[in-house]
Amino acid sequence: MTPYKLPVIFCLCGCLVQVHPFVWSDLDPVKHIKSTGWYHKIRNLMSSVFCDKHQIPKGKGSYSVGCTDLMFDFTAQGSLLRLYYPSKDGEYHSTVWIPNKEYFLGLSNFLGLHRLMGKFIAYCFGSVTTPANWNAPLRIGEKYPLIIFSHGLGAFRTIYSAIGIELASHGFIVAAVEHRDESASATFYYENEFAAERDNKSWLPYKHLQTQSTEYIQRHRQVLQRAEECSKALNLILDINGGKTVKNVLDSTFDLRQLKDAIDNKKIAVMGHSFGGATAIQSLSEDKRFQCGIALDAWMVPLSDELYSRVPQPLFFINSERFQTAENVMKMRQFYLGGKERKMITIKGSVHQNFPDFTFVTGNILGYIFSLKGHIDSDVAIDLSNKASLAFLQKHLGLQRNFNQWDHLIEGEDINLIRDSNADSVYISECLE
Ligand code: 8U6
Repeated sequence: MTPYKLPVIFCLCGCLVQVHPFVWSDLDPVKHIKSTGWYHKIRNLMSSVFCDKHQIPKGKGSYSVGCTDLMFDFTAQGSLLRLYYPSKDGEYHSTVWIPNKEYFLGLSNFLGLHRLMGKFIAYCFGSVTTPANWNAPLRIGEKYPLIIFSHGLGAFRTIYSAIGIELASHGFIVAAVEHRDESASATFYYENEFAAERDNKSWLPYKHLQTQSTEYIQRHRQVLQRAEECSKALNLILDINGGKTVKNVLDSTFDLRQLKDAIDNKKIAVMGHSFGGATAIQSLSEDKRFQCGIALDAWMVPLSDELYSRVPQPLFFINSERFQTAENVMKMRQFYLGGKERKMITIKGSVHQNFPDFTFVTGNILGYIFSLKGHIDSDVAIDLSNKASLAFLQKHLGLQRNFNQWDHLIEGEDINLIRDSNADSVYISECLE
């Protein structure tokens, strides 16, 4: 994972033109051309390159989707999660995608960019909304299966909404946890109850690796904490489902009592992207309430060798074409030993960051520079991943739905899919030469 040097220069050039002119009144390098049509042409070009307005896709299932944030308790040892759920139909506010500026500043810190870039990213994306009804009432009359979702390195709970919304629109409750293991770009908690009442947040920043040589030690410690946080989030949700009174630390109009008896507590899965994919696998081994798992472009470094024999539940690897290496895929293959239920597919022309939402909100140029987009259309890629996930979940949670229409995707049967992986076959043929 290399630093983004070229893109930084590129983006700073963009900033010079984007930042409000009165701030730069005497320094603005394009001041002399402002009076000409060129200024507006350049500004429009920059705007389409850097701030192109695209949208996070709507759920394609038959249920309307609601969204709320839940924190309990207020400490860093509690849970913070974003919940996507089937909601009653009606007119509600849409959901602010990234709700605090600290997440943008955290992203720039994670990416090794200047703080000014964080402000710039916030300027571009701070008002983006995602198509879920904020705090809408839960749709009643059915018990829903539950998915705990774990985010990637430097990510946080809100940037996998295309996945959360799609699954909720098909009748799942999805809880996207925010990890407090210093792997999130930013996250927060409250120092004490007084701070919680005043909404005086304590921010926990991303912690960079001290040295590459201790990578495994740090990441393994983090994956253990992450798996514990997934189980803790599950405990909290099942408590609420069981009728326990929980007071959301975040000021919210969503009444948690609606969730009483709303969840089918025999149908629970765990899912995650990248570091979150590893977290999902670790969680399966530690918490047998998770009946199956889906690892989206899992990054296997954090996992120990002992884990290979300790995951009896079905496991589905959905990989991008660009990110996977022979070494990483070999580690995935170790989980196949013992004849357990394993599936693997690769999405052609996709990149690692095809799973989080930034791939939808950036234009092609910024998308390519930062590898936020692959050669495959981002909507097509997430559609394949979501449909294959739904088919797999139906099979292994025992759902009575029509997701089996996508069973062929689990086998890699689609023009945009590769069965298994192409990363290790290259490696194997190199070994044979
Ligand atoms: C570039 C992850 C951006 C951006 C993410 C790049 C990333 C970004 C927002 C942060 C973390 N999508 N986790 C320009 N790389 C906004 C403007 O937000 C995904 C996204 C997304 S991850 C990942 C892990 C490591 C790295 C990149 C992504 O697991 O997909 C390095 C250098 O470590």
